[in-house]
Amino acid sequence: MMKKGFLFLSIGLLAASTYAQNPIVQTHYTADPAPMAYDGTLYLYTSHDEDASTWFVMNDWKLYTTTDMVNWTDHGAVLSYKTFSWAKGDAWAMQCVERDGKFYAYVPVTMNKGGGAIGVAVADSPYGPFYDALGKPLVSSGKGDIDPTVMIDDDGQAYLYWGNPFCYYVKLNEDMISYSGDIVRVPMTEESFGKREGNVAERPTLYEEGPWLYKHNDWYYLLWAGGPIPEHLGYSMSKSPVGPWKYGGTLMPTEGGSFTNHPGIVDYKGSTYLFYHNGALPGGGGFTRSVCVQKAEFNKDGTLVPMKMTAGIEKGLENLNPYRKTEAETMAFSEGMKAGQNKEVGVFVNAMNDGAYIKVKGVDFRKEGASKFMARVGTTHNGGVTMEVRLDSPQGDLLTTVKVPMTGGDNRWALVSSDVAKVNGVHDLYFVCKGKKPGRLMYFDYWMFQAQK
Ligand code: FUB
Repeated sequence: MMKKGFLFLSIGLLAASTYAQNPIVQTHYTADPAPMAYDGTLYLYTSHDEDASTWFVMNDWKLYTTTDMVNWTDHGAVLSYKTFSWAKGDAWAMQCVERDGKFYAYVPVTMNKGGGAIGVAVADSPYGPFYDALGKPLVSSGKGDIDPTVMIDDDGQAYLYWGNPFCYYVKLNEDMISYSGDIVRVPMTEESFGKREGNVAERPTLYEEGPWLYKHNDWYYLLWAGGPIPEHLGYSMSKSPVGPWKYGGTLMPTEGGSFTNHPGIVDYKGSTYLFYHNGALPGGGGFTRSVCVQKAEFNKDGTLVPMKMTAGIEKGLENLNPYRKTEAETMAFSEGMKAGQNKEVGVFVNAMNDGAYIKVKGVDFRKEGASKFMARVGTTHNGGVTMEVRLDSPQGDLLTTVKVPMTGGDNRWALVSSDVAKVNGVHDLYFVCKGKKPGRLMYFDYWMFQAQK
């Protein structure tokens, strides 16, 4: 990944539609997934590849949440390299952890004076706002200070690992914004990280970057992106958070059209989920990546069951209530949609072409069914734009159609409503935008049904 000029071409073979749920974000390019389970919700922080990038053009970190593992809500950019006055760019892989009701985001950035460093931002809520906790880097070893991962052990001791091509760790103090003891360089041995073929001076093992420290039962796991490029995912195990580590093998072989990969793993509602990234979206590749998720399984001896990239999670953990307001940016999948964000409505969704759709999975109309549909929408076109609401596919049974009024800009919105055809039970819901107009067709903020009396 550090070899400049190396470009793994986007093969574009992985059409998004071949994936039922993966990639889980389609309205932006996202990378470097960092999941955090907190208080019943799964928070997913990601880095963000700007559209059409041909290098790592990455300015901010985004947040997505779910409670059902299939419908994800986009909360927009929650942190930027600009939060750190001493940094000039490169918002690469981060991780956020909670301690005593405060949220600590560990981020790699490039310093104004050049060179990488890891900073820490703190917030009172997982949604931010995050503030630079120190006004200077937390660590700067002088070489390869990227990809921080933090884990708080059961005894309260927190560990920060990071690095490419070396892997370092340090013990964080209870305040989570300082550390004690020396920065330790993890010994890169074949026993710990496998053997890399060829003579690569600084990379004698398979370890490349992207460490993720994780504890499950009485094992500590260090997951990492392995080389040579294009990367795969590998892992190491230990009975101690500081090693010695024992190489566990390949967790996920190279595939997916991105020359990097990056693991994040989390226990949530009784299962373990592996997050990673690939280049599977249209226009996707090594600098336009997309985050995916699938279940991880353990063998009896604690080793992880190796896996290939899959279509993702087919069945949600719970159904969605259509009689409560739901944001348009809560979705299981979409095509032709781009996320927007402004001060009037926060995050919203733009339909970029005729037929662009949003899919929401597992919507429970219950026995009584719905009578009315309401949505906040708008367009800059004078007539000819509609939004259809369909069941179970973009061509499925039509529940209702709303005309989208010309509001003149996404700082101006209209609340529209319409009667609904007979419906009950659980369905996947599709919002399909229609109109033979050039450019952005319409924008969509939220929706809700009214239950039958
Ligand atoms: O996203 C930028 C870099 O690419 C990350 O820091 C690495 O882990 C790789 O995913």
